[in-house]
Amino acid sequence: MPSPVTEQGPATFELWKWAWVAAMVVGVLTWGLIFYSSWRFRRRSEDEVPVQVRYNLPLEIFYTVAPIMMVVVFFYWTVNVQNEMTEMVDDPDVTVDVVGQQWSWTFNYTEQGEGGSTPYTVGTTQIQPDLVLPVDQRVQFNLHSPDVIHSFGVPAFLTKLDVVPGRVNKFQATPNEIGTYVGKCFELCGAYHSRMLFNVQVVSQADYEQYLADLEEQGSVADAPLLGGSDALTQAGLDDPSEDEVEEAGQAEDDDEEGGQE
Ligand SMILES: [Cu+2]
Repeated sequence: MPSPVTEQGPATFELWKWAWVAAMVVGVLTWGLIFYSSWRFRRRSEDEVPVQVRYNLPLEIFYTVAPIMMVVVFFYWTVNVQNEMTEMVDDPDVTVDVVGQQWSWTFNYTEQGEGGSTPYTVGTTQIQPDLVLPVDQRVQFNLHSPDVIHSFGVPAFLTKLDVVPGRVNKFQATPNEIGTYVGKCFELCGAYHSRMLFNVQVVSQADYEQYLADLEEQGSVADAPLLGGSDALTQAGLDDPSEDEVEEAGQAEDDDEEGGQE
């Protein structure tokens, strides 16, 4: 388990840890009872048959009630942690509109630039984009997809969320440790799914502002978030629908070409 680098992360970590402890306690108890009873009630001689028992009401009630109690406890703590991980405040410090497209990411720093502009960065299958976030600021991620279902996740945040076309999933996290972390798509989304990698850089507020200024200087700035669509169709490996007929005619040729791109 990666060590959590957000304020919310430890909740997931604690749930995971105590779930294992609980499972281990139940496991040891169960194994213990199995080994004890198979030893204690074993057959002792050739002509002796151990007492044959059927139906034990107290035992049957116990093994019905005990698992129900376990599920109730797991459920209670899961809901608690889920509420914490999905909690949304109305005024997050930073909003990033994330676009997962086949097969990379676009990060829009919505209204974070000078005069409320939106600096952005776009990755490709060849170039992994950076997601730069200011430390100790609550960040809201709005997740968009113009094509298929992706999943946006940063292991060090101990959370991820599906990116679904036609709806905007949202979550908030507060990174609290400066550093570089890896992120990727967690939902098999097509041929180059494995290239949907990105780096998360958690930096100081000053470095964050500098980064946005640099993006603006490079001309990577828009009035509103770029939510993908037309860009997604230009990604290497995606078929242009207008080429369908050509492709059918020259299937073998196309296969060669795809092999070459690998
Ligand atoms: Cu994906």
